[in-house]
Amino acid sequence: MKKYYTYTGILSIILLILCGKLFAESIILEEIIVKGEREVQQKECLEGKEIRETPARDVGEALKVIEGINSVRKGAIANDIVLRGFSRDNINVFIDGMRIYGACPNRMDPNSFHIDFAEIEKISVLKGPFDVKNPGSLGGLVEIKTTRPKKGWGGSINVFAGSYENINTSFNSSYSDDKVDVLFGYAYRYSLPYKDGDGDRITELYPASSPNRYKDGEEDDKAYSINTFWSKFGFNLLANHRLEIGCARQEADDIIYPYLLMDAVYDNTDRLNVKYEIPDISNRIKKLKAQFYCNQVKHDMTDERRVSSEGFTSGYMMRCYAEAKTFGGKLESDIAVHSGRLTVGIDYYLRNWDAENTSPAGTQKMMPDVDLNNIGAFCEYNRPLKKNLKLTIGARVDQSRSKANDDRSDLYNLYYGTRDREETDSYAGGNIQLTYRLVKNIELFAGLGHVTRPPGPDERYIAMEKPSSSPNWVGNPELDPVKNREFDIGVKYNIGSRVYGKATFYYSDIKDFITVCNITGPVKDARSFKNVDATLYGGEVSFNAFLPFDFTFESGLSYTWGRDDTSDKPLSEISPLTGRISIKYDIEKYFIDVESIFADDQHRTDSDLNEEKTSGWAIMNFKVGTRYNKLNVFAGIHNIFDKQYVEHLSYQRDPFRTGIKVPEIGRNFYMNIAYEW
Ligand SMILES: [Cu+2]
Repeated sequence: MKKYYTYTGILSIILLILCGKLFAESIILEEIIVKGEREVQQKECLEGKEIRETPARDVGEALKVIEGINSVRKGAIANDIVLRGFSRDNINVFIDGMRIYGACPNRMDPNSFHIDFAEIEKISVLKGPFDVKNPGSLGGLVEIKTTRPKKGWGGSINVFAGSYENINTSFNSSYSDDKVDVLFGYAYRYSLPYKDGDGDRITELYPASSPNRYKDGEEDDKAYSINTFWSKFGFNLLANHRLEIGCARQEADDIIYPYLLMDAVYDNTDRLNVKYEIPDISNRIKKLKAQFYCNQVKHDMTDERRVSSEGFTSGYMMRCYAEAKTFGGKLESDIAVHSGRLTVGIDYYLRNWDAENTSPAGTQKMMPDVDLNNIGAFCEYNRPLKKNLKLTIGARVDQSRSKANDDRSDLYNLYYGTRDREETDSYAGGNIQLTYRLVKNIELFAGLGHVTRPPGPDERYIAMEKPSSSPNWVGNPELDPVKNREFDIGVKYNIGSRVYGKATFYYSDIKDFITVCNITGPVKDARSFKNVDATLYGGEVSFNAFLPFDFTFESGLSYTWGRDDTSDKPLSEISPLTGRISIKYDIEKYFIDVESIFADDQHRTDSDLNEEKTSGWAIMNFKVGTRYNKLNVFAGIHNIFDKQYVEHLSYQRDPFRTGIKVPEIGRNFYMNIAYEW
């Protein structure tokens, strides 16, 4: 304990000396004002710089500063995004408009895992079913935008070091002129397993008798090691055409997932994204955009780091090798119509998912090479109705076809009496949104949206015969697409340029929501998926103020309530009331930020799935930083009081979950130095 206080003291002294010596410019104050103005516009945006200034290890964790976003933890990294109770395929997560899916049937590698922080310029979050430009944004859309080269030569270098040998270094270099631009980047991340508030490593959570515990020597071996390389090429052709080609490769190795029965041996991703854009073709046609992308993820996981693998000549008792490929394109045009803008477009994607599982019982295709094809068309019209009133209406139609190429229909037949391996769904949706500026600094908005998404390859076709008495996992080929009809209202305010914030509320009526369920079979029971009707409602409130003496106060609260109406019980995996308060002292030379994050207990659980209640918690974080010209240094202590806590989202659906919840990190220290040129 004493050691930590000594560290803290030394750290603060070093930083204060640095601050005193280095600074002259009042950049930080300006930044706050700009940030304040921007947040009034749209709180649901996170700049790359803000992300890199947190000790978060991935996008899922970093996005939690946005009200309404929570994440699912299964290990030290690769947290999965949950938006207002919508998770997995219920939300879209795109990288530069590119759809990407993880390969692991356990979601070890959620879509947001396949990009490094250092690639990111901005993340924007659209809450609710208000995106018609892409299929399936049922609960919302998370758009990750990557950086583009600045004019001339440029670059940056970033070095982050924290407790448990948590290292994150990145480097990028770019050049840009009127004709061409090019960017190269590289990032490396590494960490040992962290300790929770009780001082236990996350590899030491299992009882000594559990075969799922880590082998001797493995508890303190690496928690992950990730190399990411990326590049972007831009060509400004003809008069004002632009061709942009982005590619990236991520090699993630030895990633532990104490929550599950296995760990990832490797997870390799390749991404290619090509865009062609022509602005101002005529007075009427304002923009024409074409996009093509493809990506693939290869994922290998085994139990070789666990005791369960002992005695097997192969080195493992169980293994799962999985591949996900996504390929797609889009054509989109902006057209001036009356005083507004009409956007029309068509899009297509093919998602393929294949996974093979090996256990002492044999080898089986647990994801039977499933293709999901989707083709759709959309239009959105945006125009001011009056000086203070803006209208947006949108609509889209889709047809999607899913097909399991490998035959596991015996299993479907056993539980559902069907051998169907192919399904076609057609659907339509749309929205209407109004924004009204009441007075200069108060803006009201209201929206009504309807979005449908097809059942995922796993939800329809997963096929996993489990040994002994463990229930099988079987997809439900008869599932219907999920439909979300949602109403949102909100207010944004900015009073006297000193107080600003936002309040949003939503009510979501979901038809055929897909939930996990237990079903009985002739030989043994299984876990599967079923359609239920569900209701979700809740909201987010934020209140921020510039206080005297260069202090800034920020706060936010979010809440979601969910019910399975068909069975009249709480929906599983819903976060409790969550909030954040921070006070920042900011002068031209440095900033100090003290923050508290807290969550209420969650007692609304689905006992049929053995979902457990979670206690409330609160933690405190401290950060201090400084900036001199292009050098940016910050350091902090996360979870100062070493609080032991787990977040509620426990991911009930895994075929390979062990029942252990992974606690959040205990007290930890970090420091980051970034230099830009
Ligand atoms: Cu996996």
